Amino acid sequence: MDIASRPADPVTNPEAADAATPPQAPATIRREDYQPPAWLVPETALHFTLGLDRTQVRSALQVRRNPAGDGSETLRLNGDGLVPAGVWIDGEETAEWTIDGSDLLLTLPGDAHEIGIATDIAPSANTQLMGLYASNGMLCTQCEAEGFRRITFFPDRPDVLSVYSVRMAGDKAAFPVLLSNGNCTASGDNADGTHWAEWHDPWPKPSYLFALVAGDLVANHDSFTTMSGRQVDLNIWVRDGDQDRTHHAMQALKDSMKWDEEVFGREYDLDLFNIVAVADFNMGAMENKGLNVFNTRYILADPDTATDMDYDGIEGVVAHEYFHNWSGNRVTCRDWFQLSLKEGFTVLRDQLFSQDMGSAAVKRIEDVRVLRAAQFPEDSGPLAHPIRPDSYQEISNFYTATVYNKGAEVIRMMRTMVGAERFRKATDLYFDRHDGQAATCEDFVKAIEDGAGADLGQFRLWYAQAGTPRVEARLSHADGVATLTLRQTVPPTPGQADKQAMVIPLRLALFDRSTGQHRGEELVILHEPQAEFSFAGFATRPVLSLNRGFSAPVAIDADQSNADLVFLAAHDDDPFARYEAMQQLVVQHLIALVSGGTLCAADRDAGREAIGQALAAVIDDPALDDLMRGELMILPGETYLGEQLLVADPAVIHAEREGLKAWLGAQLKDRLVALHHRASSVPYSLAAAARGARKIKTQALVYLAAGVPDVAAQLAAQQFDDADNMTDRQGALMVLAGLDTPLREVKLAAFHQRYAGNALVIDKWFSLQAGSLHPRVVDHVRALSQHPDFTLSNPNRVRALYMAFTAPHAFHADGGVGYRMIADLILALDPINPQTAARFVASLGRWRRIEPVRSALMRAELERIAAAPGLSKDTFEQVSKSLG
Ligand code: 0A1
Ligand code: ZN
Repeated sequence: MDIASRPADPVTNPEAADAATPPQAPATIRREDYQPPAWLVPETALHFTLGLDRTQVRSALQVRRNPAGDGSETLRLNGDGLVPAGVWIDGEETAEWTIDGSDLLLTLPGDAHEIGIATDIAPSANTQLMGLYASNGMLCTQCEAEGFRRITFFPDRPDVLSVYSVRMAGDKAAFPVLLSNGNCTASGDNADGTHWAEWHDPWPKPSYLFALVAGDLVANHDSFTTMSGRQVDLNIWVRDGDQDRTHHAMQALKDSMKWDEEVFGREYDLDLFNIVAVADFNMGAMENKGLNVFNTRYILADPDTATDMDYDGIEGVVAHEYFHNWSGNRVTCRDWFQLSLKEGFTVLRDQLFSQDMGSAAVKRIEDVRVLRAAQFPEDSGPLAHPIRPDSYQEISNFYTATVYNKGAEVIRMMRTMVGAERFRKATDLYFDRHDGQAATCEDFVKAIEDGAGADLGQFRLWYAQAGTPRVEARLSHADGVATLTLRQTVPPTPGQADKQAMVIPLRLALFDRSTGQHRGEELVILHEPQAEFSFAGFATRPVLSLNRGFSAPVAIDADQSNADLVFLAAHDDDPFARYEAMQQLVVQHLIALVSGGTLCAADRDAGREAIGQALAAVIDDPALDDLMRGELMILPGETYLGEQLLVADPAVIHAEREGLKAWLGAQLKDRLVALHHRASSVPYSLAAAARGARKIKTQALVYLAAGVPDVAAQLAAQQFDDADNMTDRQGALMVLAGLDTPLREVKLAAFHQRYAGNALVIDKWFSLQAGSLHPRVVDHVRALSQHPDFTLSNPNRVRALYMAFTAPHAFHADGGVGYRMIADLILALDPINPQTAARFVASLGRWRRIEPVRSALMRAELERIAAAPGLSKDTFEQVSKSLG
């Protein structure tokens, strides 16, 4: 047995639990080792005596021996940093317990017992924001994945479902509102200024869905009548003064409830649905049963403080958490390896919802852009893992773009192959079959197979194999027949050297160049390493449009000529394919330039001309709506460009991309100024046309800033001064923040002054500077880290400053100063909030794909982190895998 998997010795000294800091090489948990729980907990009663500095917790667990378990007499109750203040078995206090690592072990003679446990916790000292913690004077919980064990000892695993009753008591002035899951069954006042409330949730749930909130909050109240005519009370709880910024979230909630009934046949199952917004939160939001807890940034919006993107984010996240009520809560996960069962499916559901609420085409493009920017690099780096991982050290590290976004793409492929109607039949079967259960990804695939009548045997490889498949496509033409040859390879990833061929569904069309038409879309399914598909009846060589709608999450190498790409960018009737042709045109051009190749000045000019013509056509095309025009104007990002190369030089990529942007900005100056002018006359509203106008306005500025900075600075300053909404104001400030103009300081200061005290907007102020194109970003970030508004204790603020900074340009500054700053951040943040600290490791983990000088500097910073004593499990796992 190696040290990594050796369990700690059991101890009986309670102090040992407190001292149990994570070992330097944490144990690896493996999917294949899953065992059903030895004991079940059908009912749980919790009693809280609330205080910010000290909260007392008393639990009563009805435990039953699991007939499907191993028959063990030992009940293992997980704890994390807890010391039992008292333990009772069937009402009798006992000293017959031991501590194993951080867990509490009890030996039980019978098949059914009541276990009582008292613990004391310190919410104000909880900087990790896991378990029960304090935020701005309120108390709230975060239990997914393993936070419940920081509140009380419990079998803290998702396959132990329990019915919860909660009683809480606390100071009425400090905590006038007391909330938990389910329904409030009783409440009252005490003579000493405290009050109490009892809550009961009738739906059995795993501990990760438990929630409690106590604070001085006000609600936006509304209601929704379900498809069977039940009225549900809806509340969004915020701090006093923020009520008027909750209307968009409330509308999104009601829209989601209706949409889930209509599209998936899912009705809400309690009479109350509460949402609470908190300022200190590690992630976006949490789907606790009947009591969702949200990061304020996904609730609060009004035109003066939130951008159009913020509005979309709120709609999507509110929907996501609501949809979890079925995909996650009613059917939950057997173990954390199955995380994509609830997350991949729920992301797909929220994506489809947002497609239906706004522009489906634009939403699809945005989702693919996110996948390529966040998931593709993950899948090709040292942290690559399948959507159903095989092992982990710290589960918090697996809330990834792979599990979420690739997970959604995998389920979307099943839907594409069986069709929307059969997919709906299959999801009905899934929900019927597994309601009330803790299920597996295999259960999901089997239900889709059975419900849709499909064979998904080989398709299951998508759950097991990591890495983005690469499909090479070559089209030949002879004797009136077009032949498409497809070859797939799946790259090796850590622990998976050899891969099998995947099932890859590709929607395609073949265009007649002279008519600009195609004769219908086809779906081809590639099962083999290589296959040929023939299409008769083409007098001339058609133009290939492949992976339309991004039907498979793969990288395509279609080796298309500029002429074909310009044709598709102008004519393709699939909006994604049109976007893709524009992207590809730029990717091919820039990659040829940066890979140090054979391009001469004439080639560079020809490439720029083709891109310039295509962009001019996009700007001029009267048939395009502005939202789509805005999408087509976005250049491929530097990370995505770097992904195309085995080893990238970020400085060269940045310079060439900026060079192209500058050329386009100068070349198309008059068109872009006219576009900005036209869009500026559209009054503010949330309608698609007005949102589109705002999008192209800032896009125009982005090109002008590169090509004709003086013109851009004036236009941006004007846009900033005239703005009656945050989208315009932020867009203008983003452009100014990247320019060397006196207007930069003036407008940044005006923005800060106007929004002083508004945390979400001040986050934007940090981000805009940290992610700007300004040559002295590193100095700016260093200064901002000392700004009185900066704090390591708020994850939104940390991400605002440092995530924006890890965008390629400044992060990769000569000499490695950017790498050092991020490593310093990780080391400083790790003891405070390890979950958030660990999320920064991936940026350094790309070192193998970066040119040698920078690569060595990145690696050295990872080694410096690895050598630090007392690292958290979270950071240890990410750093050791990144070096491995
Ligand atoms: N289940 C949530 C994500 C989530 C995961 C862990 C958290 O811990 C800090 C918080 C939220 C979702 O998918 O929205
Ligand atoms: Zn989720």
